[in-house]
Amino acid sequence: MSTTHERIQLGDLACWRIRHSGAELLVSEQGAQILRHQPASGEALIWLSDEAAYAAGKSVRGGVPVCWPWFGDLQRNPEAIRNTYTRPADAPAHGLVRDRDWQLIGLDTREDGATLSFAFDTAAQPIAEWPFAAELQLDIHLGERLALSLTTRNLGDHELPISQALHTYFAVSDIRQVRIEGLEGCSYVDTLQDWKNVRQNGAVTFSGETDRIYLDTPPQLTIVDPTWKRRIFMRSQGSGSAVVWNPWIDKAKRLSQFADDAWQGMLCIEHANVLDDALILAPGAEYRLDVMLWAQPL
Ligand code: TA6
Repeated sequence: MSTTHERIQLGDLACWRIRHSGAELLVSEQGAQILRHQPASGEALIWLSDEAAYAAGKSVRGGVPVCWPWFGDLQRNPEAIRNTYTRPADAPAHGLVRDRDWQLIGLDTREDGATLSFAFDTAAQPIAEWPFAAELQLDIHLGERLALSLTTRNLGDHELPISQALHTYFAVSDIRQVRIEGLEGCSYVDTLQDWKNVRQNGAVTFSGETDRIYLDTPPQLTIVDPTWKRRIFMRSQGSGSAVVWNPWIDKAKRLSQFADDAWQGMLCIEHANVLDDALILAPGAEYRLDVMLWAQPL
């Protein structure tokens, strides 16, 4: 089957649109952020806000933002990670690369699909407040499934402490109808209950704002969506933690690029290396986080 690719402009953002066997992928060079993934048939896999703004220096709401070299609030990270940034008082949420331009370093189209490779290299784009020599690479494969590989290389002479996440926004029919399977029995940090530890009983269902960091997570998770009669499968390697987030009604009203009712149709499941699963890369070491996503009818 044919694969096509083109570079297009969306507002301030240069983006790449890839088509393969009826599926379509849209990625911005800013943040190497997947904005849209439309399978060959059925509903979109990835959610993108109807109020998305394509502005330079601002992460687009939806898709798959890359959180690196820390996840979330820097102050909630392990001390070694907190100490990597020289201006902790104004550290941006979710790290330093989701709103910076990455370089397209590879575009490989074959019969089984297309692979886009983006890189962010502190040698080419130094960050004064984060004085480390590192390269981050995101490989995105569009084929039967959507496969992401996020690789960090420590190019410096010192240890490199990081936390990270692929902050994936999934499209769902109605958050009140779906459940997540695979997290049964896992412990999680409930960031809405003063970060206390809780144990997950049964499948994860939703009846209010949810913002949890699951630990010791398995390599396979599933979103079951009875209304759209599908399962979304997530298979990961190199991630032992996952963030589950839905803002629900009140927080939705406070979010940028987010319609008041948008909470109903989205669910974030973010494969991560955070908290006890955070990383310290030795000089010269590299670390890879892989996630594969696909949908199947129920
Ligand atoms: O991953 C969950 C979370 O940390 C939520 O607490 C919420 O802040 C979300 O990320 C979105 O963050 P953003 O900075 O993109 O608005």
